[in-house]
Amino acid sequence: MKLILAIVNNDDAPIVTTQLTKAGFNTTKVASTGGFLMSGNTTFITGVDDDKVDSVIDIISRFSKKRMQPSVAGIQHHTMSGINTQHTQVTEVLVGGGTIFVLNIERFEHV
Ligand code: 2BA
Repeated sequence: MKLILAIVNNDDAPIVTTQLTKAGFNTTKVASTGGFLMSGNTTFITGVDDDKVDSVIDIISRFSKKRMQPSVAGIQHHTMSGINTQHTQVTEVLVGGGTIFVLNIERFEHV
């Protein structure tokens, strides 16, 4: 048995949930926050038999889109006179589709 942790964009979370459920997979959604953009995303926790891992990854891949998202950085300027100024710079980063981890499960109990 494997545990699949999949981080997907919040905008794709509803369709990924629908499709996983439709295909018969039990999944749990956890609200999460990306460390870089510090914006919300969704982590799916899905436990499956080994032979079903590829089906889950396939569903997540098909319904998680890549997209550009703004990334805001604070830029500090140090002048010769010692006065520090700061301005923000907005760039864009490519996010997703999904970031997927597959872990071995030592033991599973559903009591
Ligand atoms: P964030 O950490 O908010 O990252 C959003 C996007 O920013 C990333 O997209 C990547 O394109 C960019 N990025 C992340 N760290 C960066 C850095 N140090 N310098 C420059 N650009 C950076 P994705 O790679 O598609 O990741 C989407 C989300 O998946 C991440 O949101 C994070 O929540 C999660 N994630 C990605 N890789 C991970 C990993 N190795 N471990 C745990 N979570 C991960």
